[in-house]
Amino acid sequence: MPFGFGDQRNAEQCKRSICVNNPYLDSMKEDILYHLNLDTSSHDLPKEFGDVKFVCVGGSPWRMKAFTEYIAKELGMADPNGEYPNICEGTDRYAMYKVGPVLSVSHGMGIPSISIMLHELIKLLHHARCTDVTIMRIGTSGGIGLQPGTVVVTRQSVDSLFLPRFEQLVLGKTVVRNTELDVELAEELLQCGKELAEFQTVSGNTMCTLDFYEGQARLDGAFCSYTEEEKQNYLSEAYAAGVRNIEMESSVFAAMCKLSNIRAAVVCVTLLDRQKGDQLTSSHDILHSYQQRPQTLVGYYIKKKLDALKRN
Ligand code: R2B
Ligand code: URA
Repeated sequence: MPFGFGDQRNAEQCKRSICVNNPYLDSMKEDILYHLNLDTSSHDLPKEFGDVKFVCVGGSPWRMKAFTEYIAKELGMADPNGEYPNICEGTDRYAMYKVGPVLSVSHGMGIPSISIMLHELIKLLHHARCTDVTIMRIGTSGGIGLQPGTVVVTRQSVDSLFLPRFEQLVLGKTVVRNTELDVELAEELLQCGKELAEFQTVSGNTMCTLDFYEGQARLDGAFCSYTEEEKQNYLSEAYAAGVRNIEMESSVFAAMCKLSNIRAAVVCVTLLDRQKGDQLTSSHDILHSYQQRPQTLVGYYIKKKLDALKRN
């Protein structure tokens, strides 16, 4: 039976399930997940997706396919022909891949893009009656005061004033949402970083901005109305507020996962130290190897969890 967020009678069930909070959903004859090219009438969503336990999301479709190939090998589930069909084939908005209990979905760049994908993904997991789902964003970011290539596990996603909140406009009014992430999951990921010991993994606040240039205090956009000194002061204030990296999706990701009761984490590698520059000057190969680090960490975590489940 479908149930809504905050429904006390189903509080226990809601703890393990995907909570949607929309009274209109139940009365819809069909739900078309337009940007995923999926729907409830031509797909048996519980059959196709009911076993999903881990969802990994990241900006680029290419990276999410690479993650699928990687996790398939790690879990001993590699396709003999190396074929991983894109479940969202037919749309070029997002790409989705599935290997056993692991779903991998791309979300594009920025809050509006990930927000559309998450609405449809959350409904997909709800329609599929998934339980005990963990979702992790694996991505790239600009670091503050960190060696490039460091992986940051987000403690809190903060806005440009360094506050842990996400402002959603609803009917012309601002609704402030909490951006808390799962503390235990973040700890477990940090522990995995220690066990892997292949690269630096740290905990820190992540600043989520509306754009890559002015919103992140870059001096190299098409427009710049501040000085280098003002930029440096802002980044120092961010550092003092616990910010260790900057990206563009974590706040709405944290807010929407919290509303739907999904355990969530954000794991991003830093591609550069923003106190030292703005442009991505490292070679393609170096940047590519950095981008694999969040995948490696999250892959290790998933394998560890699934191995523990098998033993119990
Ligand atoms: C990190 O990298 C992208 C911008 O280059 C953006 O999606 C983000 O959060
Ligand atoms: N992604 C961002 O949003 N900012 C950076 O500086 C690098 C990657």
